[in-house]
Amino acid sequence: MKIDILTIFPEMFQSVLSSSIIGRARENGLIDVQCTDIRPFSECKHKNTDDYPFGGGAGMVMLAQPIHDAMAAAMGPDFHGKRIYLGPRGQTLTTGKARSLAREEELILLCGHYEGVDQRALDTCVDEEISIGDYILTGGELAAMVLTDCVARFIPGVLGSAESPEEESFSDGLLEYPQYTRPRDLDGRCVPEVLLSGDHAKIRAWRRRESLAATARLRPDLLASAKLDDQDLKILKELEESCFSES
Ligand code: 4H7
Repeated sequence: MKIDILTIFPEMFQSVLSSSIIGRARENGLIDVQCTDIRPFSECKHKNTDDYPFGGGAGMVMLAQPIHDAMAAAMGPDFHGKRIYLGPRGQTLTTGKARSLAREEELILLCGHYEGVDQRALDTCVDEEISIGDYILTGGELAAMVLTDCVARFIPGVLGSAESPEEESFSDGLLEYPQYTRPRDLDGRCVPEVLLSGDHAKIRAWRRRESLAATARLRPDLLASAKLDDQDLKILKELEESCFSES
């Protein structure tokens, strides 16, 4: 998969895209992430990328011309993929959306700054607007990093062979169970005995119960769309009853 990020702040991406799992995936050639600096495409005398809004008001609006030309350069002669604008008016990013975007050959992410982008550039240069959540950022760059990270996890080989994006939080609609590592006893706070038992069926059952309990307690709204079997429903009922008996 190729991801091209159009931005006036390419330097913001360097450490994020070179570190950890995304850095490793790029080194291994699993994803090709590039930034295209919009500024050199500006035909203004001083390479401006923004101007005052028609109709007045505070702040600046990003010029259509540099974005249009940067987009054309990023697309090349035969672009196959999605051009995404990161902004608060978009559909909210979900696991399902990330999974489907990971199947695209190429993504171009447009990062708006200031008061946003001239609507005419959006009309001609963007296929879809996506938001990373109901809050406001100073620019689309952090949102583009979040989307890149979230999509990259679904590209085969990006996570280590032992990890699967489908075994984690939200893929079956539940929160994750708690994790422990050494030492077994941390100043009297001990790792749950079952995890030391070596009984893998018992460990699996304990983890499922912890996932269900965490979801019921912290995000009960998720239970409505979670993948639950009869055993899960039985456990949830038990948890609910023990909860009532506590209070
Ligand atoms: C595009 C359009 C993404 C980008 C407008 C970006 C939140 C998100 C931005 C804006 C973003 C998200 C213009 C919105 C200036 C705020 C005061 C940059 N904010 N701006 N307004 N949730 N901000 O994904």
